Amino acid sequence: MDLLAFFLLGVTASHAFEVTLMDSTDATSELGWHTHPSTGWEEVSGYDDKMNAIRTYQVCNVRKSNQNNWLRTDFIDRNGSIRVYVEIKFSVRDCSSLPNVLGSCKETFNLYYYEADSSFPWSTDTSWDKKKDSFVRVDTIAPDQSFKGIDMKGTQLKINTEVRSFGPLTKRGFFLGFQDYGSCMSLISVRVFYRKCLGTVDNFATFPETMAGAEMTSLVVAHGACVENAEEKDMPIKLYCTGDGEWLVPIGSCMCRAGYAPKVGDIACTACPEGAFKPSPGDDQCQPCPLNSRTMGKAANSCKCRNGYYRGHQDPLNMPCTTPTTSRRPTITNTWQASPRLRDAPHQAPSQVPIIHHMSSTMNSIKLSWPQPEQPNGIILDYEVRYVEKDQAETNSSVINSRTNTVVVRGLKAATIYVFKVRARTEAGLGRFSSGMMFQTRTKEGVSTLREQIPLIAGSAAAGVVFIVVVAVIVIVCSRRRYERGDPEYTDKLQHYSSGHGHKIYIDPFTYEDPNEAVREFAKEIDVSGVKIEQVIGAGEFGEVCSGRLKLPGKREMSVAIKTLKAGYTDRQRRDFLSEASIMGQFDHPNVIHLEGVVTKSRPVMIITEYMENGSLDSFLRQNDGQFTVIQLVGMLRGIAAGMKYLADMSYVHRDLAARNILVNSNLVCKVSDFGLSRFLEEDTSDPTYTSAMGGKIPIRWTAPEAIQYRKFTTASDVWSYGIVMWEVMSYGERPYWDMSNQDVINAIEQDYRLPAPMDCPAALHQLMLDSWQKERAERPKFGQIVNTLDKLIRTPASLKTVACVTPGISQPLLDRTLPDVTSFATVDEWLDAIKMGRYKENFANAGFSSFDVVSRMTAEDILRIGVTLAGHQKKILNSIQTMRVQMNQIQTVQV
Ligand code: ACK
Repeated sequence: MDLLAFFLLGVTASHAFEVTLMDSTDATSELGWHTHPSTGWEEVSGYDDKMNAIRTYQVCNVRKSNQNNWLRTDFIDRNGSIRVYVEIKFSVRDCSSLPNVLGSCKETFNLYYYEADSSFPWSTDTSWDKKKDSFVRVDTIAPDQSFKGIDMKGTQLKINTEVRSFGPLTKRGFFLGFQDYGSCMSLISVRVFYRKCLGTVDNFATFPETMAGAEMTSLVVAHGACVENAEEKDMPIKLYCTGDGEWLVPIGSCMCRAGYAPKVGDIACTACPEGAFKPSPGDDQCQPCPLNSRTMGKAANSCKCRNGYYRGHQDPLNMPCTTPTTSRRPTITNTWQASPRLRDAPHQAPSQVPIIHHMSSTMNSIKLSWPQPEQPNGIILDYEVRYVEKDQAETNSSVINSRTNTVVVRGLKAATIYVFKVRARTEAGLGRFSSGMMFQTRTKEGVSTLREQIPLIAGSAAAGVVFIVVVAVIVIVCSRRRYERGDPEYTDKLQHYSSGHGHKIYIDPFTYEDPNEAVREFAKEIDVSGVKIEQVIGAGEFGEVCSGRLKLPGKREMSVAIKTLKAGYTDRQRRDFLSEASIMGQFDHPNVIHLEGVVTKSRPVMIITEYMENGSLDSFLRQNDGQFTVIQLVGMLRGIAAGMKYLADMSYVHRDLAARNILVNSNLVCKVSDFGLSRFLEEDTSDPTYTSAMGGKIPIRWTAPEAIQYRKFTTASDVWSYGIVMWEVMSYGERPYWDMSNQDVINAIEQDYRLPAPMDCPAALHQLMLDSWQKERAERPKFGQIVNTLDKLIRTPASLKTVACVTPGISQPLLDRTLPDVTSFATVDEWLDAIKMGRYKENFANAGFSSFDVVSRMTAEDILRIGVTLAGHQKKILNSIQTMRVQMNQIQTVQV
């Protein structure tokens, strides 16, 4: 699998693991922790909720004022961990249930830690007094539930469990401190642990056990070593360990060498058996030797012709060997010599087959066609078509070859969805597979399902006369629109390809007389008994959004997101809510959110989609500021562009493309979502992002000028919004046009001002943004071109090295507010907040970097030394300091 495929299909191994450093419940005798003063905390024997004997600490000086009681654990060795977690079980007495207590009675306590290289600093009581002020406070901890005492039925103890974490830790270990200032509480148990990612094998590489990083949001890189008989593909392979101790994002891949084939699970490479061969490194399986050839043993990368049989000098290795009289094909050498131009790039395999088109289906066959690759780099000898039933492992796939760019795949099961991939082969070898595309065989001969294709829909017995007319009109309008656009995307590159048949076009659910009909056509009804709601994850326009599990008959249980329609809805709200499902249900692409189905026969009405672990792209990027490589960011953008290309090809105009409407899964795959229309309606006044304008609401900052001015929403206006999404991604979720008002944004755009390149943004990407923001919409690139440009950049990472500084092209850059003006801040803390590095305030202050003068002289080593360990953050702070220096010099120059 190559890098691009990773962004589409990346594999995640999840191996979170906790290592306990200290557990007070393990103590068989006294814990003997240090208390101060001696009238405060007291060690007592007790029982936990399972009636196991344990050692606990109690304090209850609620009738005395000015309490400051400290309890300190023994030294805890951090064992190399950088961030540790403390799980505390405790009970607190409700102050109101205690008779005659002073107003100072508390129901909270403080958790602290103190880093040290040994237990030595605590040998005397005096040192305790001195040191306790140097404890670092982790948090003030309040119980979820306090207890009111003991009633007639027995104990009413309410045990609370709280977990806190802290880091980065730099010394050998630490002590924990518990400060009571007037509560009546019992510390039942304390467990200290850290998290790590366990050693794993993924993508034919082994990864060592890796400690989680210093921050919850840290990603710690682990470099993989290719397993036996595998080699690196394109770039070294690495995997990220999250702050929670889970492996996250595999980047790069190893692949099995020639003569070795992948074993299921991508964990090992096994030798091709005798009589089979694999000619080149990659994910392919071994193939049987062609006719009249054999291997000399296992692990063969080619088969030798048997005596008396021959293969042309440049014939591919999967060609049968023939006797000279039975040879059927002209040798390729002739063709090769006939075309001197091709000699220039003899070793480059053809580029990817861009798309597969569905021509027709019967009950047991599917006819497909595809355009030839953008860069064939030679004469295409044939195409390899690989297909497998949806939900089956790739290892079960079948292969057929075709000399032309059409094929009829026969012997398929009826009413079954298959995933197809195609790649071209030239003398230089096999090209990259197209992305997998799904097509379905027919249910009954002569009758097709609605989801198959429009010409067949019109013939559907289920569709009424009105529907036939509506669809026919849509087909005519859409095909005329395509014709007028003059968009013969493939016509000049075709061999035997003809467009027009089987091209799926989006149907607006509101063109149905009864929109419920559209829901029935495009969304599967799910039985509510298979749906388990687990927790609320956000608020949608019509009700809560939850995460949960879905179990469909005959399928494995899966994680899903569930949008609900709140009680008391009107007919119109129900229709608008479900329209999103009727739209989403027409799409099927790895970069478009997938609809599982709807629940309409019970309450609440629900829309169920695949679950995207990392939520919306804008907040995900803000939480992981500076944490990704440029290639990862471009991979995300590539995914979004591919999703948009698919939607544009279906003639669907999104109108609200923005990072907030992109969802991200655990493999960093981005998917276009939010197909609801309601937020554009005038009545909904809740969200300030959508500004009222004549005829509906518009997200001004993301919208092309012609769409704001005269409602001209087209794929080209989606491209403008895509440029804004690029800017959001490259600036890690910054608000487009910062704090400028909507009117100022409209005016600036009208005067040809455009957003400047975000910090560290490659010039090639900013150029693509500027291209997408061309005033003349016909001059903006098409999504297909954007995908190709991004693919090229990913394949040649050197092209991303040039960072944008001067803005080229037609537009003028807006004043760059990425790095704020230092003169507008009174303190270093304020400046750190402005560059979104506020979390390091204490690090700066503790190390004495508290004035702009000293901060402006900081070096990269200083930044690391004060505890900024994340590379992205180091870079951000260093860049901001450089800007600070320039700004301070300018001030001095002016003063001179
Ligand atoms: O940023 P978030 O966590 O991601 O908060 C919003 C919230 O629901 C309201 O839209 C989250 N959300 C929406 N759809 C999904 C989904 N399919 N998977 C995971 N989270 C989702 C979104």
